[in-house]
Amino acid sequence: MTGHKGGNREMSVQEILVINGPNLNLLGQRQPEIYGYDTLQTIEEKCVELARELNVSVRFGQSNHEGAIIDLIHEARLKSAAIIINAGAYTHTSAAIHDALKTFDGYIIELHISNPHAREEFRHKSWISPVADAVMAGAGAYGYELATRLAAEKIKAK
Ligand code: CA2
Repeated sequence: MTGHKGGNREMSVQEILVINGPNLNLLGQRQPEIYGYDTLQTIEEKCVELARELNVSVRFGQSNHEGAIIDLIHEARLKSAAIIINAGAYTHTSAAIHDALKTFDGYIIELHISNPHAREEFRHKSWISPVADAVMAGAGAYGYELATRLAAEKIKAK
């Protein structure tokens, strides 16, 4: 029985989709001085647990391919209330991901583990920021939990 207590309205838990772009599958294996020791798997586990406490659901997707990231965004148009996106280096190059995010009606958080503004010049330009509701950078892997909290608040307030 999944119906709302005292009524027949279905109460569905709202979904946050966390999209990770190229090379982020290598988290915890290389360059820990920049990206830390957490793997994407442990980050996902922490966010899933947090989402359960906050009564939302969180789903992770990762791809090294631009088109597959766009497919994930299109899927989110139908299924998700918020997107948290770390587009990796596509952040600095992808007009196509920018255009796809523009078609999404829910809340969008751009996320970076490091602070791209404190790094090389080519990381200072973001194609995601102009279409994001919030931008989070430099908090390390903990940023994923912070972003999950923010997304949960925003989608519950709607
Ligand atoms: O700080 C971030 O989260 C970035 O989005 C990470 C991207 C980088 O291109 C952005 O400028 C900032 C790179 C992700 C590479 O991930 C790795 C993970 C482990 C080992 C090597 C790379």
